Amino acid sequence: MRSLVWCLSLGLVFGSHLAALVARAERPNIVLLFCDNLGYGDVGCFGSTKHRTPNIDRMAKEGLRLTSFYSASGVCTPSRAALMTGCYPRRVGLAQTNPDGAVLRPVSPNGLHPDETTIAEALKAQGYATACIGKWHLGDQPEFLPTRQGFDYFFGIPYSDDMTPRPGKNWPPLPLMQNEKVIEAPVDRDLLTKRYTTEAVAFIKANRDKPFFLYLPHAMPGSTRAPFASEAFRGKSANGPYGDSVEEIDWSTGEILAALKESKVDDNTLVIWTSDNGAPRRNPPQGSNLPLGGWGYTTMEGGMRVPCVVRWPGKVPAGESCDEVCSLMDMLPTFAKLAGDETPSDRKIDGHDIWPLISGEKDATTPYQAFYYYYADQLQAVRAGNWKLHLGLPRKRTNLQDATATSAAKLYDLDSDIGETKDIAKDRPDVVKRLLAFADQARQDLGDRGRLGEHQRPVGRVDTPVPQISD
Ligand SMILES: [Ca+2]
Repeated sequence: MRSLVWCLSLGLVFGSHLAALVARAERPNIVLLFCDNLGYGDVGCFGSTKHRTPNIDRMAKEGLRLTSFYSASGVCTPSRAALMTGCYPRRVGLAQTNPDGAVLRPVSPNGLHPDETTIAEALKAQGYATACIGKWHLGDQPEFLPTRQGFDYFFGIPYSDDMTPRPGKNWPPLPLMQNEKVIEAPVDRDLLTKRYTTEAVAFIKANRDKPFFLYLPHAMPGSTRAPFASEAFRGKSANGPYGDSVEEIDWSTGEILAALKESKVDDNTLVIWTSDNGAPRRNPPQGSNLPLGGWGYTTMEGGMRVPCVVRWPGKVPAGESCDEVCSLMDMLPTFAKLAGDETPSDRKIDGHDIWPLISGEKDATTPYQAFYYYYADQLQAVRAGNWKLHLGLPRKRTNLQDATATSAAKLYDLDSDIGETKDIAKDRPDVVKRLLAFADQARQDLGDRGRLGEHQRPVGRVDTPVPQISD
């Protein structure tokens, strides 16, 4: 009798082990390669003729291009807050902060609230090994570092690479951190892409036997006027330091894809390559958002629509593209689903599971009835279907060459006018009215400049921020 019970329980234990193993085998590794300020038209597979990006182009041939993929902001910190939480930046208190402004500055009292559930936390709860290798920019105080937001490992810089000391600002030298320690300051920015790549490849190799999540937010091309690249790439592109940094990112992408193959996890890894916002305006121009209109740091398409390539051999269609509206906010719900979890249900999340779109499900359509374009704390535009309405508002920040700088509402048909050049608000008052109603819903829910929304959550905050310096 005892042996029968023993056999039965052994069978149960073995059975559940087996089930766990099978479930684990089906769960993909997830690699998210995330550029900084790289424009829609900056890589070959999205139309660049200036930059040589054979690895990203090959990734597009083997995978899917998302051509209406949006950041939830035109600038770094809110964009990353949206990525990590699946929420519009205003929902999680990071659309604009005091005293920082549109992005977090060094030694800020603010950061992503510890109570928010990040992608890393959602995946870690499912047994994933997690690493953030690159630029964080969601708070530089210990309470806000990646290691406190679900990442087992952090190697990189806590905020933007352009925030080195400048007159009147007593900022510490840009620190390179490993977990919660500064290991170098100031960091050699020429070497960042190379060092991130080495770290990323090591992480993949060390974790090949578990499900893993690798988040690699590049520092490049970044926000300095002369982006950085290592010696092998410096002076080699046809587009100055900007092009050099893009071509080094392409090399890095190739190294990471090769590491997945060498580690024999290529077929079980979802890789997403994208950018946090469009290329900012420079004179002379550096990055390109073509054929979109406008520049980074704005709510024009060029500011918020970013190139995106998705690859998972056998699961994501090869050599195709999808023009349905989707966004960085969809990463959390989609990854959680793939890992066998649910999107957090105890709070409002704006993103959606877009697996039907990226797996090429027949007739899959955008989950967004309306998509909202905020600049910092201000709602500036709304998209529904092919229509985009720029709200007629006095704007805090305008892009001088944009058609949207004036205060009258303007309507564009993105299907026929992707560059937002021909205002047809007068011809379609019915559409204007419908999109204004969506804008009102957003204001009520998420708020607008000078108005709180009903469903906003607080930013994380410490009383006395301290600089991150070496011991
Ligand atoms: Ca950025």
